[in-house]
Amino acid sequence: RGRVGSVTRVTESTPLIASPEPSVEGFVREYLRELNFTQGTVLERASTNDKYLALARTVRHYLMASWMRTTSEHLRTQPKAVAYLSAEYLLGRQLDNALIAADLTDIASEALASLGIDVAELREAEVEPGLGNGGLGRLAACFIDSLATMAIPAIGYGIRYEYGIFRQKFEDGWQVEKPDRWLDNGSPWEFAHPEHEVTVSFGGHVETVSEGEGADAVETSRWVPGWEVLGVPYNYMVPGYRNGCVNTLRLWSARATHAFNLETFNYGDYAEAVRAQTFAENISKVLYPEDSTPQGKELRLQQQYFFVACSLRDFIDQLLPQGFDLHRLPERVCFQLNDTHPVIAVPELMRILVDEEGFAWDEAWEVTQGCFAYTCHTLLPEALEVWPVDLLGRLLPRHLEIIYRINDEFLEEVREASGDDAVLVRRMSIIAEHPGRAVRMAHLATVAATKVNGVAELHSQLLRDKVLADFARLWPEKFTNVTNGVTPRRFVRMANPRLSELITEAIGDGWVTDLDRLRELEPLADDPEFRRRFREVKSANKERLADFLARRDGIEVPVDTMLDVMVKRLHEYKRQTLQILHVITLYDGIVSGRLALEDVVPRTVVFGAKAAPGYAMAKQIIGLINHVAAVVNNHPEVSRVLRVAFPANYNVTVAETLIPAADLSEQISLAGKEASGTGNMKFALNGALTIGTDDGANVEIRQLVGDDHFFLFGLTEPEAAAVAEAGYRPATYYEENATLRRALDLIARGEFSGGDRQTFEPIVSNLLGEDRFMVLADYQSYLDAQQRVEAAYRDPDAWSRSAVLNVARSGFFSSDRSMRDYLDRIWHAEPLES
Ligand code: 475
Repeated sequence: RGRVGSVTRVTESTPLIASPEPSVEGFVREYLRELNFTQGTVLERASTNDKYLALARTVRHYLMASWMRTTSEHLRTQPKAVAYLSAEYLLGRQLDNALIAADLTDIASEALASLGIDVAELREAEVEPGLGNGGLGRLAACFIDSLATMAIPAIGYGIRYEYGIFRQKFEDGWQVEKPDRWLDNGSPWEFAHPEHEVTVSFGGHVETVSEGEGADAVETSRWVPGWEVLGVPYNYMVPGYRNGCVNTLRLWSARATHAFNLETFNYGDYAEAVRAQTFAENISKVLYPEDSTPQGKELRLQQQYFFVACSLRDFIDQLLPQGFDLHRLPERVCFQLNDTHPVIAVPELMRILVDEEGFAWDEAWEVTQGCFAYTCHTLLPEALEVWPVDLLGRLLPRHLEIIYRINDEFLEEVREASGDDAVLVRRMSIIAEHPGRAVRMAHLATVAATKVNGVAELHSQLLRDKVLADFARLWPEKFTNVTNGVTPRRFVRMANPRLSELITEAIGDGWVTDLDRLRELEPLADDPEFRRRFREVKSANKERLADFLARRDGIEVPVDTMLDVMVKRLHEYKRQTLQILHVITLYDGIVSGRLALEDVVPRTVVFGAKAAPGYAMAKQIIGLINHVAAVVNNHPEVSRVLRVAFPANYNVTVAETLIPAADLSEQISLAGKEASGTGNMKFALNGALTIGTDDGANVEIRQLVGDDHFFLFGLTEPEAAAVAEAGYRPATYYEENATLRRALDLIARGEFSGGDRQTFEPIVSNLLGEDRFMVLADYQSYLDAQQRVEAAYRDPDAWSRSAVLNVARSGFFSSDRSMRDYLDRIWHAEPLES
């Protein structure tokens, strides 16, 4: 195994330049140096972007020594490491997080103030790297933060998409997508390392070669690829919270090979060859925006193999000592598969071991099985990735062959264990036969992994009982749960400085890295003074939100109403429709005179959601929300007690201002459909009360905060399953519930579409005809829960008591705890000594 490029590794003996002085003067000096020498400008002429870039690089300098030291220690001590493989990292802005991690917030703002610069203004200049779709991508970002804060030797591997998740705009209330050109203004947080490029092969064919003579002859396979691309690594710092540990996130960018071999392509066809080059560079061009319903696009499979092949090669070549005996790989790494997107890593490691390292098949399989663990993030059948065999065989012929052999041996095991149960064999096969032959990536992952985990108790239970039940019967010990978590650094300490101060004043600042200590706040829930101060924080956060939305979107939100928030990807199973039906019902009540204004608790309903561009029903629902908003907000009476705000382009930055201001958190998916949810945790930690179903991690939130501080409604998972089994007929609810009928009729009659009955017809007929996620079945129960919300909100003291208890009892949802669970149950790695 040759090393790529001639690179000297940092070793213990490499002298490290000293960090800049952590003082205001030191910071000013370093900052001006950056502005002059790197940005090439002077203060008087510097643009906001110049100033931002110089600030980002200055902060980076303070973290550099820790980064180099962490890397050196890792290389020197060769501990077991976690390699997190994820096609998405939804990082959010970096500046503030880095400042907080390095404990430089005050120094930086003082230093810049002395130069007449407002740090707050520079913060706004950062375009967040939106390299993920939603929950799964944000989870990966939280996890690498926690791993660094816990000083676990870890590396995140992923893709440096040139375009992240699309920028959402509304035109007449309908979603339009614009490219997210996040790199345009420069990318001060990344370090390109073209000298560490990795070559990745695709296509071609497999040759069978015979080695040896006569009876000793063995047939081996040799992959003759058709084309290649290069992967260039870009490194990002992942700073732990004030602990001197800075881990690495390594994202791969695709580039065409240098000495382009024209013969590989259509011989002599120059134009065709160049076209193919562009094609190669397309691989890391854009993030696929489908959340939960991936499409079987060839380019997507190319992306998956591309980053995984780069990452495995990189780990073996760069992080292990030269000549390391790969038989011992499981002692040194756990590759954590973030859903099925990186599962092609399994046949890739087999290929490396068998074809390149000369391992016998069984030896290679033992090593491979020891190196991988798989996290599943869904329960929806349409979200389980499946790759048509002809597509996979065309792109990765040797990998397909390897998958077939893995499957043959696996099915042999199933036959033996089941007494030749042919139906079971067909059900469990890695290869599906219908509608066409295809590779079931979740099955491949489950067969290969040491451990398979779901992301909340209920989800893991349903994986064992339903989605992967056959596998759980065969290998019960393989299955485990790790309930998701969120990083308290970004989502409390950074996003909610006022609450953070209040907490720290009460219990000290240990909670930031030990979130269970929030428990110490419990007695303060009964302290009227503390509750008053808590309310002050909420209301200041509402002011901050109002400012933010006024500036960003020109949206005016009142600051003295209940803030009712539903933010997440738009999907039918999440049931944004249910909440808009509640809004319509309130509107209808007031307009029809059945509901007096005085009887309504004034509320502002905020939505944030992107729909996958090809998901027509989701886009319809976005249109409906915006059209209802327009009618409600412009109605002279209704708008006195009810407002709807739908800021476009919901992202991590918006979440950070919105969540700390929220009173009510909407977590209203149909039970059994939301694997976990992580927004739900962020709201609870910021003192919002949840209205929610018994789904995903809501179940655990409710258990911890207590029934009195959570508004539960709706069918349970077993109930929903029973209703579906018996034959669900949504029209019955329409016929029997007059309030529901009035709300649906308003939509159908064109109340929100200028009298046009066609506009939202698809939504209405879907709800009345199929209603796959039982919106109508849960409608009344939801309405009743909203009534309980109103009653509770009328008593501010009782409400804030519940809110404080939500904060105090949600420490469990720190991603630090998730990491401990992964370490104990799956990874068995340990912190680096510092
Ligand atoms: C779950 N994304 C949440 C969260 O565990 C859960 C799928 C296909 C292609 C691209 N992205 C996806 C997801 O499946 C996803 O985000 N799943 C979510 O993972 C973290 O909290 O319940 O829906």
